[in-house]
Amino acid sequence: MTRSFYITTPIYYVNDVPHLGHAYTTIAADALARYHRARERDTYFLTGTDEHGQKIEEAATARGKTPQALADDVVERFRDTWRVLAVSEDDFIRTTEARHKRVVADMWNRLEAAGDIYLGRYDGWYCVSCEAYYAAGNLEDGDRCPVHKRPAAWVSEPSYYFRMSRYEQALLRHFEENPTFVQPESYRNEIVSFIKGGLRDLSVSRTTFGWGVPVPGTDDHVIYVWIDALTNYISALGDIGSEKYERYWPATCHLIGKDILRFHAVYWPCMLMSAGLPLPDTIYTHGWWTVRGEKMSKSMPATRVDPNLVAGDISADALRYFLLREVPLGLDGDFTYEALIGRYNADLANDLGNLLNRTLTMTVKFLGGDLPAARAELADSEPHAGMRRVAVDAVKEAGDAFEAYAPSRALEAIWRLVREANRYVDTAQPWKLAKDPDRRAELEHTTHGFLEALYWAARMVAPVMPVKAAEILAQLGLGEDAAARAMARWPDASLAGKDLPAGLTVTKPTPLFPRIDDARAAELLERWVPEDAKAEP
Ligand code: ME8
Repeated sequence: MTRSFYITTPIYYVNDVPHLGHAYTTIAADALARYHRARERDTYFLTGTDEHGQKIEEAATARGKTPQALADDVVERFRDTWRVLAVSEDDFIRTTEARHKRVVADMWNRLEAAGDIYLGRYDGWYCVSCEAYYAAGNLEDGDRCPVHKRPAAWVSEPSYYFRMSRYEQALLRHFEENPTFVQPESYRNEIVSFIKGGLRDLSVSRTTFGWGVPVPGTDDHVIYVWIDALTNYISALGDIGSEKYERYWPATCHLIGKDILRFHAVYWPCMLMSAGLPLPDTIYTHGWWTVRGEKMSKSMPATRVDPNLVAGDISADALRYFLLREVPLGLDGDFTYEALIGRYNADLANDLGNLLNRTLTMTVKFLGGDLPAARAELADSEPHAGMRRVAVDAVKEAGDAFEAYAPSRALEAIWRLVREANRYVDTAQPWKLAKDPDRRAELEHTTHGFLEALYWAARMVAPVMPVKAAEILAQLGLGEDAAARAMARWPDASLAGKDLPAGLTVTKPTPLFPRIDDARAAELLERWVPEDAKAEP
């Protein structure tokens, strides 16, 4: 039996409402989970929220709320956004849940039992926005955090330490023996040189605020929020050793942004080694989106992109497609609404939308909507054989790309099929075939060919565009159950020419991606760019 596929997103802090960056990671993880489900792997997809720590406590105080009340409000914003964006998580973990806190305490006890916890003092810098300790030499202008450019706080308090230094060599060995532990390779190299620089013991408890999981056996220490947060990947499965834990741990992939690589690729594996637990297969690090060349920031309204608003106007699937197609998963990208609309018109309205429209229209017009069968005697002649070759290649290439965490490459392969199908229609000219009763077999064979291409394209884009894929299948005449079954299986290339279900009847198409003309684009920009950003010079 192939091993299960367990994929996670970071758990997001509840001091901020979901934005484009959160949506990106979650959509990418969702597409990968959906793909692996279609390969009939035992898939588990986890997301959730990170609700403890000083940052959340301070954000709650600033809003005159308790941290729990803040978390309870904001968690709904995340859940709602994931519904809007068609995210199909199997579980949503909150770090304030009892099931989580229990496993965090267990993890702590395991580190302690391994002799890896000792009491000391932390006298040093701490950036609350990063929830991270900083050595003075790593700050800028004396006291500024290099990530947030805001002053770090000087902290001086008793603290428990985790003997991370003890795992330096074992961790380096793990990287050597598992070349794909951190991907892409540039991030792997970065983290390996960081480890080679030497691992120091890590301060893992705080005493100057209270919003966290208590250190077992103490009443004044709370566990460092990253120790708490990372444990979510296990606590969501249940207690260590539980049935779900045995079924899904170790995770196949922690998908994360590059901002939190060190926590995942150094702290987490050291913790797991200390606790005697297996390490995840892969930490896949994606790049960073800027908006119009600027870092996303709450204080810069022009960089606030609300995924709910965009999805509401042009469909969640269009946003999902753009984010996964525009930039390869490991690279940085710049988001502009103009690029989004440009790609929507070119790839979705023109290529895919047009293929659906013209092929269904012709099927209705020339064959009364009845889906014809392929003709064996024509299969090996051109342009039919060429169409089939491209389709077969696309199934393989798109599959390989999804396996390799490369959804943008998968979409490129699928688009080669979509574009070839449009070309096939142009070359085969069904409107001419329809005029000649002697060419009926050719007409039927061609129609079957482009409809099967559409059928496969729909099933292959389903991980990225689950709603539109279902709509395409419905317009192809598949009932709801049949469409769901088709989307639950990746196309089998060996069935080319005989995969399209027989006996379906298509009706006149409804446009899936209505073109955004200049007037509509102006209207959308007006809605999407926040009021306060418009006032900026
Ligand atoms: O770090 N581009 O939570 P967080 C791409 N709670 N991705 C982005 C992004 C951007 N501009 N901005 C944010 C935390 N992200 C911790 C995680 S996990 C055990 C604890 C995404 O709310 C990206 O995935 O700050 C990044 O890693 C994550 O949001 C950070 O979310």
